[in-house]
Amino acid sequence: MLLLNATLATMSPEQPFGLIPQGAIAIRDGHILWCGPEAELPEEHRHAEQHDLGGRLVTPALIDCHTHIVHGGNRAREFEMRLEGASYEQIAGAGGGIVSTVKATREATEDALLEGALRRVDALLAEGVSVIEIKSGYGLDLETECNMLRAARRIERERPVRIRTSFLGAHAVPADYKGRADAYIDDVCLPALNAAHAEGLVDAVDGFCEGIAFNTMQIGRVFDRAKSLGLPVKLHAEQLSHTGGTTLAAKYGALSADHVEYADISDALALSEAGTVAVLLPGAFYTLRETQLPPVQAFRDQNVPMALATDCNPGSSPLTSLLLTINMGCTLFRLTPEEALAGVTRHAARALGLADCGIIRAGLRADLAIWDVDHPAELAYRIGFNPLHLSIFAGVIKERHV
Ligand code: DI6
Ligand code: FE
Repeated sequence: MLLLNATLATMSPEQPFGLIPQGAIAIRDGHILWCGPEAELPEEHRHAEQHDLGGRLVTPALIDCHTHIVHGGNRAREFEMRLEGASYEQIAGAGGGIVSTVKATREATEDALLEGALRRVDALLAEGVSVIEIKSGYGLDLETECNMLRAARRIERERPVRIRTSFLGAHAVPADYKGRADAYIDDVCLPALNAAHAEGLVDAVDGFCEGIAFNTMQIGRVFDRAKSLGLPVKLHAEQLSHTGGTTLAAKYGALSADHVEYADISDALALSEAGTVAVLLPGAFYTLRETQLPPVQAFRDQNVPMALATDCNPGSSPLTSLLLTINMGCTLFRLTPEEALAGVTRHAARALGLADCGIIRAGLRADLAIWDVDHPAELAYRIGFNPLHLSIFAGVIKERHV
């Protein structure tokens, strides 16, 4: 297949947006064979099936590198409580919060978890998303943690999308282990990780390092197990307070440290030295009406790659739009549109340890999004508008929008 008459935002880092006006892309066997200015297109690629894109913008397909999109129930009642003045931590302390979603998730069958997730997955796919990271963490028992991950894996068979799973057994302390977090790690979390890994359900291991969840010692024990299983790690760190999760993540060479609103300059330095991506989640910042901004300038100064993701979850970020996430990243966190778009393409791929996507480049996967816009900054600027024209997944045109 040959795409012609397109503006390419390749997202390759050498120039702003990796922009190539009047570009072309040759695709074969699901991969990019060649891309560049149309005038330089080698003769041998001209004979493929041609698609004139009418000057439209092509970007790498988008990547949502942090979601909890598989879960039971919803927390609309807690949304009301927060509007009445209760805080996220107060609700969690009173047995609501993550633990209430755990109840709903345990009660759901694997099929029901899949069905519920597909509704939300479809919202992301309609915006040109090709990779979704999905965490467990609402089971907090061996059986339900595995059920969540099985449902996540099945999404790949139902839709044209790649799924990367993260085991998040250390997400919250379940009611029957209240005050006994260490025992929960030993009795449930580590055995569940072993079982899920043995079943091939785990691509990475995550944790929630926070006052209302687990401390750095407990997360360290989970990470040690991950390392012994050969699995990469990532961490919810410095979301509600500064507890040292970011430097812990860096110490373990984590793929990413996520949220990081309360991270400081020395955390930025640690991430930089470890090559760990900072994943910013403006949907949670917005929903919780957080006021502590992530240290974006420190990340810039230290060359820490910044990714952006929805954090799609029923409590702190009931968000299923990566385009809105980009807009929020700019408006709330003052990212430039270029940084924001890199955050859902190149840097999001890196946050998942994927080297075969996130940039339009010869040899990488032909996962592309084609937009009815003139310039890539328009993707960040509109609010609640979806200019996707069509998307290409593994070299195949997958949807057409009227
Ligand atoms: N931080 C979050 O923002 C989500 N998980 C986490 O560790 C919230 C999950 C929830 O409230 O259900
Ligand atoms: Fe999260």
